[in-house]
Amino acid sequence: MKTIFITGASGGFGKAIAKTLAKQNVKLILTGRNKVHLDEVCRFITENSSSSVLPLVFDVQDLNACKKAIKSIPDTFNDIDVLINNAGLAVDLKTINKGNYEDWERMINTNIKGLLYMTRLISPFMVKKKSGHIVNIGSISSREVYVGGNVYCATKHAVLALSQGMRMDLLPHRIKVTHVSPGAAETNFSVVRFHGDKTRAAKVYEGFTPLLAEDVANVVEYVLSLPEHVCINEINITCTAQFNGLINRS
Ligand code: NDP
Ligand code: 8X3
Repeated sequence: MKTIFITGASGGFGKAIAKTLAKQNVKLILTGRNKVHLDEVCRFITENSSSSVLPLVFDVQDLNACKKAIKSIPDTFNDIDVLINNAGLAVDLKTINKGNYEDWERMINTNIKGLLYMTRLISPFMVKKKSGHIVNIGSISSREVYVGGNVYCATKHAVLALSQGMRMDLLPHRIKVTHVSPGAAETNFSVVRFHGDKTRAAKVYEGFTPLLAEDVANVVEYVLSLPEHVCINEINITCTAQFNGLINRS
């Protein structure tokens, strides 16, 4: 039975990935900061599948909290086969001259440092057993930039560089690394970006049909389903109305 560790599983992509993979009778370690939301996901999985779930509530920005969480994993869950580095966020859409220092810190600390902490803590187990798969959720913003996207896009460019570096570093240990780049998807992402302003967030997805979290989850499921000798290094997924930065709004 595979053990799969997913960061940011209390909502959005992480929650959809957890629910999709739960159908395969696996062990899931699900993380997030919001205990209520995380417990809801765990309850759903326990009631609707034969997979077992371990919730871990912590902030990926906090190295000590990450270390403590990993240490707390019981023996029954500590043989981790897959790490899905998904937790992440964008804060605001301010041009660089007006950017807020705290917003920059949150994006850098979550999207880059959080991903690094989790990878550093979990990859040694994979190296030891000479197998494993790390899936990093990047973005179309790993290659594109847009007005006001400055620091968020920089963090996702960093996720792409780190994915490529990890792939090389871990290749001798038979560990796969996959960088998944979704385009616009209607999750809680824009609500978080706009500090809870749901009206402004909804406008982002007006005039076209965006991706659903489940679309991304299906792609992750596919990437994980391939035989041991096959590795998807990068995969881009957008809704049909989007190509790179261009969205066709009707
Ligand atoms: P959501 O806001 O719906 O979900 C984000 C998840 O990340 C939540 O579970 C949240 O949990 C968790 N998270 C955020 N900050 C932290 C933190 N400091 N510590 C631990 N967990 C954290 O957004 P998405 O599902 O859309 O985003 C998931 C990933 O996908 C992100 O990396 C995002 O950049 C990326 N992405 C999103 C796209 C989109 O259009 N939606 C497109 C391309 C990439 P909690 O609040 O409980 O901590
Ligand atoms: C999130 C989607 O459009 O802000 O990565 O790049 S977008």
